[in-house]
Amino acid sequence: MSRPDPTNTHCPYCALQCAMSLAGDDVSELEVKGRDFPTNNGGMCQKGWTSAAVLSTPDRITSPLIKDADGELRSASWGAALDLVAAQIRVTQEKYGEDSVAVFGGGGLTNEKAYALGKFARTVLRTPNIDYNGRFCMASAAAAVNRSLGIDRGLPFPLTDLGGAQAILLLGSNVAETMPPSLRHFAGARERGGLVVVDPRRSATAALTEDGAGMHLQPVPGTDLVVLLALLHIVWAENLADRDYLSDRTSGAGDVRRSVATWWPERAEQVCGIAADELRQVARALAAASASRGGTGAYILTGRGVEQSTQGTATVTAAINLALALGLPGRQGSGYGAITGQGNGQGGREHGQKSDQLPGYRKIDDPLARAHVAKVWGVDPASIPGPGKPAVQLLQDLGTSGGPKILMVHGSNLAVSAPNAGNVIDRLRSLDMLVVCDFVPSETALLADVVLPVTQWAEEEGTMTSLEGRVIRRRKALDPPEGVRSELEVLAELAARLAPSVSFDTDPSVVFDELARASAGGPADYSGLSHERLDSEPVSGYYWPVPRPDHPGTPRLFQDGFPTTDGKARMVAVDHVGPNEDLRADAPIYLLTGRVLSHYQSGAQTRRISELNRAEPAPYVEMHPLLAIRLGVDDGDAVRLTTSRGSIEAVARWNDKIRPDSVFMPFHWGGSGSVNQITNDATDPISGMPEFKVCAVDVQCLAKVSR
Ligand SMILES: Nc1nc2c(c(=O)[nH]1)N[C@H]1C(S)=C(S)[C@@H](COP(=O)(O)OP(=O)(O)OC[C@H]3O[C@@H](n4cnc5c(=O)[nH]c(N)nc54)[C@H](O)[C@@H]3O)O[C@H]1N2
Ligand SMILES: Nc1nc2c(c(=O)[nH]1)N[C@H]1C(S)=C(S)[C@@H](COP(=O)(O)OP(=O)(O)OC[C@H]3O[C@@H](n4cnc5c(=O)[nH]c(N)nc54)[C@H](O)[C@@H]3O)O[C@H]1N2
Ligand code: SF4
Ligand SMILES: [Mo]
Repeated sequence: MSRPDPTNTHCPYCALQCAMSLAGDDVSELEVKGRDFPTNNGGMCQKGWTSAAVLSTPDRITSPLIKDADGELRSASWGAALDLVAAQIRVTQEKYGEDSVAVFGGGGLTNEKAYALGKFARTVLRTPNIDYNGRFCMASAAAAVNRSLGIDRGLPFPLTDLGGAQAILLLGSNVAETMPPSLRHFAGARERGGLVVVDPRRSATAALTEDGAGMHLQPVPGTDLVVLLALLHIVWAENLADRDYLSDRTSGAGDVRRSVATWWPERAEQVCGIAADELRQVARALAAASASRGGTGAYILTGRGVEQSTQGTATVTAAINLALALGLPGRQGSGYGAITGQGNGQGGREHGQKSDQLPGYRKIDDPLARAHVAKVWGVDPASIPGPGKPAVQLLQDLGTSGGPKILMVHGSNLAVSAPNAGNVIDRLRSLDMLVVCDFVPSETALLADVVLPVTQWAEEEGTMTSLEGRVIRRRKALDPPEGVRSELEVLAELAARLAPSVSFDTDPSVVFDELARASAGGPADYSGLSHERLDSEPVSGYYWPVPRPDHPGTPRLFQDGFPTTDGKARMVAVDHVGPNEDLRADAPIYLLTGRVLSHYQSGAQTRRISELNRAEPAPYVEMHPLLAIRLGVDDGDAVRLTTSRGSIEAVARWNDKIRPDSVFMPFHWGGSGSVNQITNDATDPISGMPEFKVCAVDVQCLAKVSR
């Protein structure tokens, strides 16, 4: 089949899903161009520009690999590899039961693959044990938004709406490095002096508040909840709340008001370190921007900095409470949103690879949902397993007595990206069989017993759902290398061997049609969409829900009410407990983690691109000169970082933009500089989100830089 040249598609990495075109059919000479689209307006970041290089990376895996008796991964035929996986699954399930096989998915998978993976776990393996890396990413925001607003679509409004805002409160997000082309949508708030960034570092995003563009609040790490409780206190104390909105559109305001009564700003200042007057200034600016007070609108947005916490759900809940008190959600030009991270982080949490979900964002313990989905799958509803364990608990159980003995990994590099990764690596090694689908030998693939090589973004058709809930087309621009198969084919082949009565299609547009039927009537309803309809739309895709083929999609949610039992948003009182780990004599410094512009996630893809590798070749740790001098560490010295999980090494980088009580490390590398070897795997009791962002660390100088 001849394909259009150039091919219009989207970047393989983050949830902004910048539109791009790919010209040419020789993989080593593909020309990547930014394409006009409402979110990126033709712009891309350096990861997008260089993304085609991973297609032809010299160490691309192009044949299945099986570990031999000496522990070496050796090439094998597809037939041998799939037969081995199927046989081992059969033997293990006969011996230990169906839940002895577990599946770990990813928010980078297309909607079609995420759907097929969830269906495979429930119908072929019949195991409850499936979860995915979105648990590390969007789980706290999802839990809070579902509870308070009744539905979880990261941004319940188009990204371009931000442009008209008078004020934006951005908590724990560094969009200047994590989604650079999105900055244009923050320009309006900056011009109006209304961008407020909350981050313990003066990140590239926090620096955008300089020169009168807004304010940067630099709290004690892990105390954002206190900042929000104080802002809520001020809103009520100074009579800034939108009373009509509260009585018409919310329930629970009285409880929340009472719960923040003791968080007067001077008390909050003692905990979070932000001056009481600054807190007042922020509350007043947000209120003045709200439509009820004649402003042009205000937004409150959260990112991983506040969500990846053992009190992540509570913190997002407080952010939503503040938005509700100011009357923002559901009003045009205002709102609350969580900034989704992975390419298909949104769609990935809608189609059933999360332990408690069925397609269409349905709940797996809802009898009606089970009946509907069972019918689409052609199985007995009673055969669909119940909810499984969330990711961190699932990983901790691997290989233990009673825990899973086989793990299949699809789209995650757990050995680098999971919290307390040293323990995760031990758990992976203790399995009877680890199966990894990937296209590069990631740190996790290198631990596998069987590696199955799969297609990459530009070699496959599919759909992705962006951070705004916009369903867009990923298009095939060239054929995959010989020896590589799509994930849909891998799952279909295994299903044919293990449960031939369940049908698994390999054509993405047919899988999409089935997904659309399975989602019909659910919160994330895609039933009005098909590849054909998406292809006939020249530019922009459709925002879900799209419940009928003639439905135009839903760019803005909540305009006429909230999808809760009484149509009102629920305000839920929450309180501050603090991070799971306190500073102590042998770990007196906060360790913060996050991202840099040039690398993506575990780095499995971006560390293979020379231009990006040159930009940031090795693990480093940012520390304030005041802290560094106290510890006797020069810029460039090697330091050892120790937490109760273990020790790692990295190069110190002096930086006066971080608080002197904290150090910051990106998590993009494996091995001895992998910060997740020492992060805390304590989890939020509601969302299961691990405490990635803040733990207690000791820092010591290892070797002086030679000058
Ligand atoms: N370059 C790049 N871009 C990416 C990705 C990538 O790996 N690289 N990944 C994508 C994905 S999956 C995601 S989830 C997003 C994440 O996007 P962001 O949430 O923007 O990224 P992070 O760097 O993880 O965290 C943001 C900020 O949280 C701050 N932080 C740390 N502790 C605290 C705290 O206690 N309170 C507050 N308020 N802030 C704190 C850090 O200093 C950091 O600047 O990025 C997406 N885009
Ligand atoms: N300390 C710390 N740790 C963190 C975070 C943090 O802020 N701090 N952030 C967390 C967050 S938000 C996230 S999202 C996770 C992400 O971390 P990971 O889950 O490790 O995500 P990636 O590095 O994107 O890994 C994706 C892997 O799948 C492969 N892959 C890509 N596309 C496909 C596909 O279609 N099919 C298959 N089978 N494989 C594919 C890639 O080659 C790569 O090896 O990290 C989390 N870890
Ligand atoms: S911002 Fe995200 S989607 Fe856009 S080019 Fe960069 S990585 Fe790709
Ligand atoms: Mo993420």
